[in-house]
Amino acid sequence: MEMTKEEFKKELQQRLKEKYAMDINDASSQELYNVLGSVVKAYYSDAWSNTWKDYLEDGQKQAYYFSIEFLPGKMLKSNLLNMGILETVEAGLADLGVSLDELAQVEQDMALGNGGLGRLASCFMDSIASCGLPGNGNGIRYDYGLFKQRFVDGYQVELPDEWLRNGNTWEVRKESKAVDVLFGGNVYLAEDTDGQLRPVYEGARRLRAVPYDTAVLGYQNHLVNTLRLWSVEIPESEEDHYRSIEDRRAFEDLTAVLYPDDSNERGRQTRLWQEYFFVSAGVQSIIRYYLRLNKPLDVLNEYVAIHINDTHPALCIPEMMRILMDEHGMSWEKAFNVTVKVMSYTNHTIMAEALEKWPVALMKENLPRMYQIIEELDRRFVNELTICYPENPELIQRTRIIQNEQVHMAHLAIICSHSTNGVAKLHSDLLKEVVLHDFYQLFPERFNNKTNGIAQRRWLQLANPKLSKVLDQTIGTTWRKTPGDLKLLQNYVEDQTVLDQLAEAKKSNKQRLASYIEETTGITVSPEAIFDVQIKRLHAYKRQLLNLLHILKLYFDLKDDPKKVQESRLFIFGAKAAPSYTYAKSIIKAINEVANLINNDPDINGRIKVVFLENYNVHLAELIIPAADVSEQISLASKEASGTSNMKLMLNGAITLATLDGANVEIRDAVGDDNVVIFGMTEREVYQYYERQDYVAKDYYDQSPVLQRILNAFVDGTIPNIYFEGREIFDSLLKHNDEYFVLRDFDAYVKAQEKIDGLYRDQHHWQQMSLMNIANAGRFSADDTMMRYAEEIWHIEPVEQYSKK
Ligand code: 26V
Repeated sequence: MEMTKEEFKKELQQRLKEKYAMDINDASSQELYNVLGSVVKAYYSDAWSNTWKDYLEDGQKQAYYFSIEFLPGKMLKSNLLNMGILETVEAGLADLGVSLDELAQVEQDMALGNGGLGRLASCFMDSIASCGLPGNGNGIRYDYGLFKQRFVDGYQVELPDEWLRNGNTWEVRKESKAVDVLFGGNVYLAEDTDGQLRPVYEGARRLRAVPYDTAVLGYQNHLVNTLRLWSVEIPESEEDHYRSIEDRRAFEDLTAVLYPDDSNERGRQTRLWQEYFFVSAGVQSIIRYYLRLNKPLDVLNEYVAIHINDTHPALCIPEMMRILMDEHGMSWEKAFNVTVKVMSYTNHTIMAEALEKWPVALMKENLPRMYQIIEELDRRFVNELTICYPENPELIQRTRIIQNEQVHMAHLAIICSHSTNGVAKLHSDLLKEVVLHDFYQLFPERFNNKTNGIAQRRWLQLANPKLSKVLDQTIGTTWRKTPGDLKLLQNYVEDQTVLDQLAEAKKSNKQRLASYIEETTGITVSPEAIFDVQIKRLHAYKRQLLNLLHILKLYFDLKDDPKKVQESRLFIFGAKAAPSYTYAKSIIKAINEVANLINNDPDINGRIKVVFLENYNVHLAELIIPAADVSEQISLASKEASGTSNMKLMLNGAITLATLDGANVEIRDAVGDDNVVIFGMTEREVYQYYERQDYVAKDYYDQSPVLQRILNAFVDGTIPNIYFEGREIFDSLLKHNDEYFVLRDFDAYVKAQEKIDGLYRDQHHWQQMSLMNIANAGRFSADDTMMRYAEEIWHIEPVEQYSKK
């Protein structure tokens, strides 16, 4: 795709005339953004339709990534970068007196996800396309994305995210590809004219699923895949069938909002509808497309791979069975055989609360045909196990799909797919050894690990142009296509000039963030301070509280001894709490109150500052990560499946301060013990406590005057305005025995923080560590992760004409 600067300028001005009858100088940023979007879209439209045609003609196997969340963030610059015209457009706009960055600001973040799970899906989409792989996304087009977070008196307040208010430049509504999805009613099997048993539906609700397609551009390879998001509509013919306005509203609202809990939505009917809605629409449209290839359905698995991202899309399995049997007359055995070969599943958490289960009654009432099929899947599974393991009825009870009147979605996904993977080595091992051990014994060949990865295009090239430039000058530009080449930077670990340049880039990113902080919070921070960053959803297991306790320790130390030698620190938090998660919200309130206390204490005089940035999202991450010195990855070992911000922060030269959890273990292996600071219990020690049940949090409090002072501050008025929240937090640690071992790990954490302080004082050495982190971040490239999924799970190959090398 070629375009000169002059061609671009002409095109932009022409389109501005056509659309708004305006000159550049008269157009608003929004108008310019809209027109620029249409230039960009026109620019990739041929490649988009060519990619489709090539896939159809080649009849190559394609993967479909089903995810109830996608979190792409802003797309303008990413599309320009991948088309290879970012610099041309930036320069062209500058000629016309327009700043690309200002225009990019106009775009609303596409925030159709809660956190790690959705962002991973989007990094994967970028990498699938960039590796030249035939793969598409399938999800929901929520009218409202993840809520906007505001702080009022330090409390989190949620506001609706009206991301579609000014339209969405990137999507294309595909009315002609709409399909119908049925809900509710009664289903029974009756003999058809051909003597076959077919389901007869009575009183079912018919909804229309309309797809909105978004182009997913590969990195400078002319390939354009599709992210297909479904939106609900009520077909005209059905309008009379609603009992009341409320009844109708419930269906109309099916795709209205993203569920803001990243936890299990047990018993919430709309969530179940959402899951079935996008799954049914997606699978139907895949089969419809497949039939155009004129291939028999029993070799579907040679052309189609469906990936189930966490269990939310697990209904793909019974839905595929339904279509094959009910609509195409396939036998149960054949349909099951094909379905297993098509489906694969990723587990993203071991937190028991988050493992999805649906009440049988709810499933039966809302998705009667799905329930019939699941019941039969369960019955056959039990039968088979009874034959193979007659002496072990407990095993059957533990692994069957339907238990205690609940459908276990993870069991369904594992039993009816050919691959189950975890998202980091440690996590995958825990699945095999503990959480899914029974299944591992039954199907050892299905279990595998695929450590997560990140799209270094967004998280380095776009987010950190300063560092990118230093890299180009030092090691050449091949790292932009092959992140593994970042390794070359290791050759410069003794090169003072390079170290200085890296430090300079970091400083300038810190200044950029400092300005943002000043503008949005009014708090003045010094770019000289250590920027210590914890950015992730607020969850007890991620232990933002541990971070807070340490901040209080530093505060009291400085109050006691104002001359204490200590580097200046800026603690930065970014985190949303699920609206119903009161404990997490109390922690937000407590952090905000501590921030107020410390930031305004003249005794402290700015040596510690605490900033909790509102509305943490992809865009803010792009601003914070390049400016970070310290990456806080302090979850209780075994609880964080992988983490991905840990990878982004290391890629941008932050030093990881971490427990041995999730992918932190692999980060340590990549950089070596000298370039990371590890502390705290190991996952083994955690499990030992569980076995022996001998953790007594209060002992730690009783034995430590330091902890007493810190914890008492929550209930004795030292931290103001947290009468209820302070008590709740205090009790969670002492009365409820500190579920996530915050007190147990406190001392080790303090020591690790002291180590960070000492290391930072030696700036030369710190820069060397930072360099080693950048140099070794290539191994967490999502491109590599996707190639492994492609080879080992999906069995798809890069399309020749689009391969990157
Ligand atoms: C965790 C928890 C914890 C307790 C309360 C309920 C609850 C609910 C959900 C979750 C996590 C849900 C799935 C998820 O988002 N997992 C994240 O997936 C990322 C991508 O694989 C991974 O990097 C994160 O470690 C993992 O938490």
